[in-house]
Amino acid sequence: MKSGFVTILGRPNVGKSTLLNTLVGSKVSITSPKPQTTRDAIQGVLTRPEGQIVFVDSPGIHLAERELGRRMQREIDRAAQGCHCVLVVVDATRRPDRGDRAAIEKAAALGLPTLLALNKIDRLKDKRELLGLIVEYQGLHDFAEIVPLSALSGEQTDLLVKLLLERLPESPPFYPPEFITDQPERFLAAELIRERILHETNEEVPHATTVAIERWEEHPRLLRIAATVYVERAGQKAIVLGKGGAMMKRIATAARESLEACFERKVFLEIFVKVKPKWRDRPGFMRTLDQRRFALDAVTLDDEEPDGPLLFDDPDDEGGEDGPDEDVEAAEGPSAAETDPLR
Ligand SMILES: Nc1nc2c(ncn2[C@@H]2O[C@H](COP(=O)(O)OP(=O)(O)OP(=O)(O)O)[C@@H](O)[C@H]2O)c(=O)[nH]1
Ligand SMILES: [Mg+2]
Repeated sequence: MKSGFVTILGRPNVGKSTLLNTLVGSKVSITSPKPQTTRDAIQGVLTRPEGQIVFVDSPGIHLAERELGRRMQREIDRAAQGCHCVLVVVDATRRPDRGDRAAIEKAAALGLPTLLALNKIDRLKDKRELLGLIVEYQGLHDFAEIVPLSALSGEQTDLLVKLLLERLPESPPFYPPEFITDQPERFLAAELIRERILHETNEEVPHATTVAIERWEEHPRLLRIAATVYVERAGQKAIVLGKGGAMMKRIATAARESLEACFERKVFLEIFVKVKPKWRDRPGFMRTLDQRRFALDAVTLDDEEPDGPLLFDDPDDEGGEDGPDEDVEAAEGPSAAETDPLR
């Protein structure tokens, strides 16, 4: 049996996470049309009778200007540690740019077999356009294989799996067959909420947003989650809330649906929005955020702004004007009287 680790590298927005999800057959990494969606190294595991591939998704390679960006670049290195094979993903509808070249250089420096995925071929009007592109990429690196494919439609992704398995060592599987990701449920939940914000907002808001899970309560028929969305400025908070809370309501509804699909249970979701100035430059804050996402025990995140009691508000209550930070900005869930075990 063949088994091994394959790290996925590429510039932002080429479809690395979409490809990971398609390969694994399950949503393990969030995706969006905005660049720099992925911020952490994320494993997705594909197990077949002939072998197991542990794919490691990574943040898109970009010039890091802030502490968050530098942290993301460190995650790329973490993703590459101990891997057997590299998969560089590029966008087949565009000529190689500096970001693609940087990804290829990074792959070359690892000195491992490197495959190239020319993604998004579903967007090509004429597949003959691929020929020139393949020649151009062949000139940049001695790739073990070049595979045109579509992460979105799944076209040619089976061929990629076959070619990758051929290059992995003979080894028993690293994980049991039912294991699909190394991400704790809380992290996945925070990511699914962040994904909805990425889809609903524009410009600097997606980049200035992070999500922390405040409370996680498992009940027999219900999962109760309270999350805080952090942005950097009051104006961004106003955008995330929207007029009369309309935007937050939309985000919370969509996030709850994603969470219910992921955890296969009814979810009662509350979201708070807080301003944390310049959090992307604060290593301490980001560390605490990590601890909170990964630790089972709650950690106090905000020393200077202690959390007030959680208010289990009526989902339809807009609450009038934009209240203090402790207020629930949106509560989303099945009819509370029916399913809320705490009532
Ligand atoms: N048409 C088409 N779109 C795709 C394909 N793969 C990905 N996309 C789209 O490309 C955008 C970026 O996809 P992601 O998977 O988030 O890209 P990424 O490389 O992980 O991006 P970062 O995490 O920011 O580095 C999304 O809007 C996807 O739907 C594809 O095969 N065809
Ligand atoms: Mg990604």
